[in-house]
Amino acid sequence: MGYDLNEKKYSKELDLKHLKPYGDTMNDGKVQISFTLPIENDEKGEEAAKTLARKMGIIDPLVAERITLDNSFTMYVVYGGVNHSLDYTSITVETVETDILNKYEIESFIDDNFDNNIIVIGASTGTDAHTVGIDAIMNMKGFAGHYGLERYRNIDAFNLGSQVENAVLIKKAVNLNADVLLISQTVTQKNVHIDNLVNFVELLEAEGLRDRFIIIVGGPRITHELAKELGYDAGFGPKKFAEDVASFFVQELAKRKKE
Ligand code: B12
Repeated sequence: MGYDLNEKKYSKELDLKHLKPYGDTMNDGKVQISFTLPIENDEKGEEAAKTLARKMGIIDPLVAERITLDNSFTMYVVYGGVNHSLDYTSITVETVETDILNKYEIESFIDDNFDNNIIVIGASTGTDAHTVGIDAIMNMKGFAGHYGLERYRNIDAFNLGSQVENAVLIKKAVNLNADVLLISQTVTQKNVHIDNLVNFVELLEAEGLRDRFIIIVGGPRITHELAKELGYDAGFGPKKFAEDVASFFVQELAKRKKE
């Protein structure tokens, strides 16, 4: 049975065909959202936040927090319930399908399958100035307890930093005889990343270099599905680390070597 806030009776059983948010009871539909309104922090503003929440379908909204950002901007945290549910069993996502190996397994895999070190070049490209994402994947110290590619014994990793032009990255990749190119894109406003990512593939194709490299893109709003659509071999989003991407490219390189 679904959740009906008005009747206050609903099944407490998990139903994946009618999945609902969980607050403190199964199927209670409780959610918490936050947003900012360009108004001052007072009671009228609180009512405005509740009205907006109701329009969003939030039942019985409670403003749990209202925080002054400056004289004319206020951030609200609103708690309430929703009647909506979704069929979780019908959801499909396209993800990178390779075995995830750890750093030491990846190093052994390279020893077993290749005569030389794997050469990887990474950069945050176009106008994008964000370096933390690509550093997380490449830097020696890594990120969140996961060592970066520079630390891998048989990977030669070159991190070119940010705002690297596509043509410059391609030139460097040819000069260093790279196997894998890693591109990071953080700014997605006005789809600036799409134009830049498409331009990169077009440049490679124009120079007859597309098949020479494995090309991978990552960033907070990148999915594998989007990457494939744009002509990349793989895409990685948040909560991905050096071993995720290295697992993919070593196995993909080995597969291509056999073909
Ligand atoms: C730090 C920061 C900056 C710093 C960057 C410093 C630096 N050296 O990197 C500075 C101050 C320079 C900056 C500038 C700007 N920023 Co900024 N910035 C951030 C912030 C706070 C954190 C980003 C970050 O470091 N995340 C941590 C890393 C580890 O996470 P990540 O990038 O997602 O990386 C992980 C994965 O995505 C993945 N990954 C990432 N890249 C790759 C690549 C590969 C190959 C793989 C496999 C995986 C992978 O692995 C990583 C680890 O899991 C975010 C807000 C936020 N809290 O996220 C805004 C944010 C990204 N910035 C934003 C904006 C708008 C800007 C500016 C345009 C602001 C302005 N108007 O000037 C400028 C951009 C200038 C430019 N030309 O690029 C927006 C982007 C909105 C959008 N969707 O487009 C955000 C989301 C803030 C916001 N809410 O508005 N920013």
